[in-house]
Amino acid sequence: MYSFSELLGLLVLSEILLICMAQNNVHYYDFVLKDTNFTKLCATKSIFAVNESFPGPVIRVHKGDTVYVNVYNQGTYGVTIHWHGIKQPRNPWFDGPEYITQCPIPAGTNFTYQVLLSSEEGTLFWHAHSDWTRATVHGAFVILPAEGTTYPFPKPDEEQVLVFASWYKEDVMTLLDEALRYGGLTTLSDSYAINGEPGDFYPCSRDTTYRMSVDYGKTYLLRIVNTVQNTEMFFAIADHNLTVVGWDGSYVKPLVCSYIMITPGQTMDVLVTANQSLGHYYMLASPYFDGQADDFDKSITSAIFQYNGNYTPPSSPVYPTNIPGFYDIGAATFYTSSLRSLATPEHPVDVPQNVSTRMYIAVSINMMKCPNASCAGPDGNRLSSGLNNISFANPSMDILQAYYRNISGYYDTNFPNRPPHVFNFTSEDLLTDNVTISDQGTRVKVLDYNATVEITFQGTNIMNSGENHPMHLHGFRFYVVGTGTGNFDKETDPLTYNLVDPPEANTVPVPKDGWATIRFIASNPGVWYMHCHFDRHMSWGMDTAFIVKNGGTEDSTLLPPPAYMPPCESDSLYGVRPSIFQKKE
Ligand SMILES: *[C@@H]1O[C@H](CO)[C@@H](O)[C@H](O)[C@H]1NC(C)=O
Ligand SMILES: *[C@@H]1O[C@H](CO)[C@@H](O)[C@H](O)[C@H]1NC(C)=O
Ligand SMILES: *[C@@H]1O[C@H](CO)[C@@H](O)[C@H](O)[C@H]1NC(C)=O
Ligand SMILES: *[C@@H]1O[C@H](CO)[C@@H](O)[C@H](O)[C@H]1NC(C)=O
Ligand SMILES: *[C@@H]1O[C@H](CO)[C@@H](O)[C@H](O)[C@H]1NC(C)=O
Ligand SMILES: *[C@@H]1O[C@H](CO)[C@@H](O)[C@H](O)[C@H]1NC(C)=O
Ligand SMILES: *[C@@H]1O[C@H](CO)[C@@H](O)[C@H](O)[C@H]1NC(C)=O
Ligand SMILES: *[C@@H]1O[C@H](CO)[C@@H](O)[C@H](O)[C@H]1NC(C)=O
Ligand SMILES: *[C@@H]1O[C@H](CO)[C@@H](O)[C@H](O)[C@H]1NC(C)=O
Ligand SMILES: *[C@@H]1O[C@H](CO)[C@@H](O)[C@H](O)[C@H]1NC(C)=O
Ligand SMILES: *[C@@H]1O[C@H](CO)[C@@H](O)[C@H](O)[C@H]1NC(C)=O
Ligand SMILES: *[C@@H]1O[C@H](CO)[C@@H](O)[C@H](O)[C@H]1NC(C)=O
Ligand SMILES: [Cu+2]
Repeated sequence: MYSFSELLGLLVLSEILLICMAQNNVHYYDFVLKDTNFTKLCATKSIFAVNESFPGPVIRVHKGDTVYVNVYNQGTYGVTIHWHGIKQPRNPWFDGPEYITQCPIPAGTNFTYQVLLSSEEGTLFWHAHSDWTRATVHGAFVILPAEGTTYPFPKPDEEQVLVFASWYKEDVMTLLDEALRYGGLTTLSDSYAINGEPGDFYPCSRDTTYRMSVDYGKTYLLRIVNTVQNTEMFFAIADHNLTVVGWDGSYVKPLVCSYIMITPGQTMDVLVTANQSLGHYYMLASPYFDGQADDFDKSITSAIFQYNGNYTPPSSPVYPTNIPGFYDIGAATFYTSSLRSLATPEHPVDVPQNVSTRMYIAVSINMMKCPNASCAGPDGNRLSSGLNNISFANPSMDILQAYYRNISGYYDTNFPNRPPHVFNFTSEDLLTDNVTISDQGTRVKVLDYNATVEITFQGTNIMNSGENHPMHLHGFRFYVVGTGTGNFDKETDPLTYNLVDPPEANTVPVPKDGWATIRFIASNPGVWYMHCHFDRHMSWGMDTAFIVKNGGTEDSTLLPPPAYMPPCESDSLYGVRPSIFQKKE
């Protein structure tokens, strides 16, 4: 038994501890990556996963905190982890994309990431950033309001993380290896999943469908992450409206809707009030696809929004009537174009009004020739993709290291500011070699510190393969100042820009046969990757990087590199064999 004074002492001590922790704001996590068996869709398979969990552990911190994550790779090939949507001011060393800011962490070794949070608040996620390991190595990154502040909406009673992912019966690295070796289309997933579970509409899955128990009258904050490999998703809950309050780690003006559309790489914070008749309601994540090729996994993943209380459960949950169909471009466009920054004194915007560096980037699916037309793509060619006709090839040493140490030969600085040829990008007859065949290279764009950058992404219909591309930028949050259909008109389209309260994001959907314009200030020195968040397009070359120069003051200069970085001697894919897309030195 404790005496009264001992108890008091314990209480005081624990209060002091609490206060210290609150002021410290430094968190330590350990991630152990290894192959782990999971049984889904009637079959058992081994996946690469963090701490034997799919999705992986949630990181939960407050705005402005610092997080150290010691990643111990107990797998069989190299891997890296990226802190998606976290700007990492002056700290690209720990951003994660392989061959851009680091080489893979070799199997059997560890590496500790330092994650510096700044203005991010809301929901983001972490994921592997080497080959296609993101498929199974990912988890939510929850950033609560800073201590002493609160949400810009009534505090929700509870919260729930919902992670959307893909599930493949085969090993994803084998699928990637085959796709790149033969140059043809990539294999589609066998299901989608919500919090690791495919749900009621797949074989052998009913018993494990994810169930979210709710109390009548409570309001829930859904922290939604889309880390599906290659498909955008619609999401809805039967009979319940959704109020969207956050996108990509910043707040938006509350938007009431009956569904949302979310691309791979996006995160959404959504409020839902459990105020309907006690019962079971389906939550659905259903694919959205707008391309002509029609090659996507046409299945629907489900979870159940289930009221607590005394009632006879229905034989089947209520099915949403409000979920848009797979091909509903109108529903996707309407949703995306309705989002606005919160733009209040507590959560202000700072939209660049003038532009110093303007880029027009054509985003396309392409091909490359193969010896004797021996590849599995159209006409014996290899499928590729590119930005301004350059299909990006990974160097064998990360660009950040080559840049920092001034080692030449790993990249060029001539990424073009505009497409080499201007033509009708949305036309249906872009089928000749002079348009379909892309160039290849490791070309980056150099930006001066504090440049105000505007990028207009132009969707193209080369090879009749126009589709929505979720373009993601590391190191920054940008404003989405405009989107539209057809070829961008540089005289009239800028007149439609929203320079007052555009949403801030890290991933922007570039509409099929349309365009999207973003603006940001290059106030983060380092090397920052930009890529389509469909992994197959990224692997085919729809990516590039920015080098943002130092600004000349201490505050605008790269932090020094850590004492240890993983060595650049082997490719992440099965040891030392370089991938086909890797530049030969
Ligand atoms: C992961 O597993 C390791 C080893 O079992 C453990 O020490 C660590 O706390 C776990 N991390 C998380 C985030 O659960
Ligand atoms: C994983 O599953 C495979 C196939 O079912 C089995 O051979 C293997 O022993 C399992 N491994 C572990 C660690 O359970
Ligand atoms: C690897 O992990 C061990 C134990 O967790 C730790 O002592 C060591 O500092 C780590 N090394 C690196 C490079 O992170
Ligand atoms: C959802 O919102 C719409 C439009 O505001 C409204 O008409 C409808 O009644 C709402 N439905 C529910 C279930 O609250
Ligand atoms: C349920 O809650 C939503 C969001 O607060 C509200 O708009 C709606 O009117 C409520 N419906 C009922 C039936 O109370
Ligand atoms: C933008 O440019 C205009 C015209 O050159 C100038 O008057 C204005 O001050 C600039 N605004 C900012 C924020 O730099
Ligand atoms: C291409 O075909 C020619 C004629 O059949 C053959 O001589 C040559 O070796 C082939 N080249 C390759 C790279 O397969
Ligand atoms: C980097 O290398 C180039 C070419 O070798 C040289 O001209 C330049 O001075 C070097 N810069 C620094 C900062 O070392
Ligand atoms: C571009 O092609 C599209 C699709 O064929 C067509 O509708 C449009 O009119 C063309 N635009 C121009 C400027 O020719
Ligand atoms: C892309 O580059 C290739 C190789 O230089 C060239 O043949 C092709 O015409 C270019 N295509 C476009 C659309 O600029
Ligand atoms: C490609 O060739 C066609 C016909 O040979 C020509 O009309 C078109 O302008 C060329 N396109 C480019 C981008 O060079
Ligand atoms: C960058 O711009 C900010 C805002 O205008 C300014 O305060 C800062 O001094 C600039 N930094 C450098 C290094 O130019
Ligand atoms: Cu894409």
